[in-house]
Amino acid sequence: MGKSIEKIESEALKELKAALDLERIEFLSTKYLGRKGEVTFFLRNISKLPQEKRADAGKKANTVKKTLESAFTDAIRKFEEAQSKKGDAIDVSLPGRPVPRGTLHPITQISSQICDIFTKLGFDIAEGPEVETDYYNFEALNFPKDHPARDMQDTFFVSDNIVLRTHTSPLQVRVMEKTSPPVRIIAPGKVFRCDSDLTHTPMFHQVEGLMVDEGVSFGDLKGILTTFIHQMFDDEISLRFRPSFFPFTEPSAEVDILCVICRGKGCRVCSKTGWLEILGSGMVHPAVFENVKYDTSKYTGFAFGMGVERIAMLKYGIDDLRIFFNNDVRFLRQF
Ligand code: 2NL
Repeated sequence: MGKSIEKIESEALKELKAALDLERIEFLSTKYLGRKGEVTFFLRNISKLPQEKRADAGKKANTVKKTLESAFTDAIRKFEEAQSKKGDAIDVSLPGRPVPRGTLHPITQISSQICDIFTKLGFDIAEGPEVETDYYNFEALNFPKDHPARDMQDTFFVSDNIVLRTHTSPLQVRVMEKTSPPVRIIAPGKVFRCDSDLTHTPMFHQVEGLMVDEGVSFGDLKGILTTFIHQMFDDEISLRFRPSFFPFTEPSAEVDILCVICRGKGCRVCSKTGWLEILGSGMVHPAVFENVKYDTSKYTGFAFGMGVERIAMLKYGIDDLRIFFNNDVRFLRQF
């Protein structure tokens, strides 16, 4: 007689274990338990065995038949269960997986906050080119030909006459050329200077403002900038106007706030002065008005400019400028 019942059983179980789909399981079920299957065949041939072996072989064969029957039933059930679970995986009624949302860069946030404050004070937002001509960046703004800012060391030159803007003022000149007073604009944007160390990056952000009308005075400058600083930092914060110099304004004033860290006592952040420089400002120089053909006997105006990174560092208490630009999400995620 052919294979032993033990061998049939072990082969059947081994093949069943390797079966990957329902068709194969059914094929194996027929191969072993079907009408012409190996177990069926074995059982049928028991009568051919010698008398004394029949009872034992029959008992064993029936046990194997039962074992295999339940093994095949189990395998089919498990397979069908797995199939129905797969179906559940595309339950279209489930809510979607949320996509993690980013935030605006802290510099963008501060720049918008600054613009919002001035918008409420009646200023319009103006935007313009980052690549400028020497005329708009320097000449029209009353920078003398030999001014140190016009040096190759400080300015990125694209060609003899074309530069990356070193401030957003050229944009304000363009607006004044096209519009007659009253003008009340705020100019945010990227500016570029050939400078790179702990406290300078070659690209940074600026917001400049300009107000021109009949009878605009230094008092208006003080009023607008005081309101701005109180809204940006704190209603109670003390500020001071200190004489300064810019080629495009006369008189010029630097605006300081009492140090937000030491409240005037003197610390590392304020270089022991008790004050922090927030922005530069002044009454627009008549030479600038002449360049844009504004009547200097009729109109006066004030202008100011501030570095957005500096405002952000003071507001958030950040002491390293470069952290804004190395795109580390562990830093950016906090805003
Ligand atoms: C600073 C100082 C300043 C201006 C910018 C300006 C623009 C025009 C005419 C006159 Cl079109 N002035 N801008 C005036 C004073 C200061 O910026 O510390 N910026 C970071």
